[in-house]
Amino acid sequence: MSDRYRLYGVLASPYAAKLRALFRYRRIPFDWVPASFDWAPDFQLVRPELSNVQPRIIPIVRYPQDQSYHTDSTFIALDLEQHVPGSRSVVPPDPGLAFLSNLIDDFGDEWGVKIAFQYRWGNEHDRNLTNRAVMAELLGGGVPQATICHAAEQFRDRQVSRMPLVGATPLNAPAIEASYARVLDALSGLRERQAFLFGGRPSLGDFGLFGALFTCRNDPTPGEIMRQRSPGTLDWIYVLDEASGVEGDWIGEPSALPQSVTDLLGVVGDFYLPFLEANAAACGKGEKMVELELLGLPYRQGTFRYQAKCLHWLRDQWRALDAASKRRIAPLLEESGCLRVLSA
Ligand SMILES: N[C@@H](CCC(=O)N[C@@H](CS)C(=O)NCC(=O)O)C(=O)O
Repeated sequence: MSDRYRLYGVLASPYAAKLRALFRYRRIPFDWVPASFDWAPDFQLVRPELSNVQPRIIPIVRYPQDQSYHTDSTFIALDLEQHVPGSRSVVPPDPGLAFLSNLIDDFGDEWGVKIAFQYRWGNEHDRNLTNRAVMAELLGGGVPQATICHAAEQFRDRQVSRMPLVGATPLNAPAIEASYARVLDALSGLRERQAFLFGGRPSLGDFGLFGALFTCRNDPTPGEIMRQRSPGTLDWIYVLDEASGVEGDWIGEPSALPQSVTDLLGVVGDFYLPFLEANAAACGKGEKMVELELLGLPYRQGTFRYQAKCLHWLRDQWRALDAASKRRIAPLLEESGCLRVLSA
């Protein structure tokens, strides 16, 4: 029996890249194992040990203590806080900062993936590069290029057909792309002030945002936009991907937050929370579609039950926060347009 964690995924997955960076920062020994499910019908890609794991999403982590399998990057990250306690926690000790870190993590996971998906599968150039990389990683060595290309075409067609599920459609592209520009602008000056969002050490919020931005950095179109628009974001990604040597301190309290966090919360308040609110309301009415305007730009997608739960979790966390912490971060949440949805 192995005493190491096993992290199953592909590097093109934002969530797998997020967890890989987190394991590295936390200096937790792990093995990286390429894995997927039925993503290319002519190929047997499912590892036997994962065939019964539910839900069928990656990343999956096998825990060494009982060889059990787990999904959902945020829950795994929080489990690791318990299993591997110590000085390299990714949860800021100030409860208000910890709340903001969770909010940014959730935004990265749920909205960031729309940005990554839109650029990766939305145009011919990008969609014909990443699909190859994914299949080359999964099929392993000793496989002819023609075989990789065949699997890659099947995977590409599958992903393109799933774009509307994520909300990555031509109608939504202007809103999604505007949010990407805003995230890049928010992060541009971060490292001139401090290394990470909440100080000299990375938080769960950094890792959650990192996942989607790491994959954007690696894909041609969003990578080029990032290089042109925001060299500071590139610097942050480079360091966070392999941060096992990083030693640093948290900022003491919310009043010391850098402008980047305020600006990021502005993106959360302008795009993500209004979407979550409209999605939860539409789910509550049993509707199939959610439709709204984000800064005057149209947004429409199928309702998403998991994201209705995200809003409940965020509101629960807000409610559970002690009064003094709430008082310290409320002005920031108010100014960024987040407070109304969180406290509803
Ligand atoms: N909330 C999950 C999301 C994981 C997820 O959606 N993973 C994608 C790959 S990036 C997946 O496996 N999707 C299932 C599919 O494409 O069939 C997490 O944070 O780990």
